[in-house]
Amino acid sequence: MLTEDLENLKREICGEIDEIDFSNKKGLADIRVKVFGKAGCLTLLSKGMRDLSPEERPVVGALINEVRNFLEEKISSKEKDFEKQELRERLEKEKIDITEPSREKIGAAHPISNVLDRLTDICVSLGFSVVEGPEIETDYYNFEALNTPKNHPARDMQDTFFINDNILVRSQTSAVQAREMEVRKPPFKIICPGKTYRNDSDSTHSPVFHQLEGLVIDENISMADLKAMLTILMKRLYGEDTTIRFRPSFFPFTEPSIEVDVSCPNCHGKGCQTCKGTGMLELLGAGIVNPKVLEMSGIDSKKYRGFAFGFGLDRTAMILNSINNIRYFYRNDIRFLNQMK
Ligand code: FA5
Repeated sequence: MLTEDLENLKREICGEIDEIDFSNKKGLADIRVKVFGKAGCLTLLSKGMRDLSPEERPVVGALINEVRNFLEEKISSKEKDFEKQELRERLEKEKIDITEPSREKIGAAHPISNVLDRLTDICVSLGFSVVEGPEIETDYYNFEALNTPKNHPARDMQDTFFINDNILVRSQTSAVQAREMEVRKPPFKIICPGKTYRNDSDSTHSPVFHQLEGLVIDENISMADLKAMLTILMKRLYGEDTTIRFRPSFFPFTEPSIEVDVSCPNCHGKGCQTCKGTGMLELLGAGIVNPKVLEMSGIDSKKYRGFAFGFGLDRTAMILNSINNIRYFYRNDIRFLNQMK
């Protein structure tokens, strides 16, 4: 009798499983409970074993196991089919059409980053190594080690933001120059790009701006080397027909010192608000490293000489892109930045 019940159960459940389709996942779970649950039909039939004779028990026991394994496999296989079907449907729904044109706006490097990259590439191609230094600096490296002691009038040109009497945000990347001279053995050629800060604000001056310092230390360096290097840099950056002006200037850390100007992109040398009527825009300071600075950094000034230059990257970007107000760079106006791509 039990054998017959088992055969019937197997047939009946098989039919039910076959009939269930994907839309009725819960139905399959219900069948599992109906067969294998605590009060499931297979469980109840197994309990009927108690009433069998010792001869019948192994035969019926084997049949119960066979039916259990068969149904377990059939239900599991259907569950797996359902899982596969579910995954297929999900992938179908989440499919991304890669042929559809993107609605995202494509960004671009900031004009100052562009200038920095271009200038760095040019300098690296000329044999310079790139070095960075801290933006929060000590008074010593920003001023004193550059031959600008406390109360030196040249400090007025670089009024910056002091955190306390000794710590400030650097007003010039020359501070990195001072640090590197202490640790490097000549000859060497380095550039030091980075952010700089001053108490300045008008159409060509920003409180936060960017400089790129260059330093070459070797034997027999002269002003001719500096002028040649700057001419190469300017012409590679602005083109062969660029007008460049070298002017005598003063920096405590260079002797002699020069300032280098290029023609104003806004008025092409006629004089306008951007260039404050002069027709030229000051781009960088430079000079032959003062022997006192070499000595302070532990470099033998009898054997070695050096030249240094400090580019204003914002000004360079202004000139390259014909921009008449430095503040545009810091306004994050997407309409402006789009024109700079
Ligand atoms: C210096 O900062 C020197 N350290 C440069 C130098 C290096 C001289 C090595 C000799 C040897 P100066 O203060 O002139 O120099 O600044 C250099 C350039 O930074 C300027 O020509 C200008 O292009 C830029 N600059 C200066 N102040 C500002 C500012 N507030 N906003 C934007 N650019 C500025």
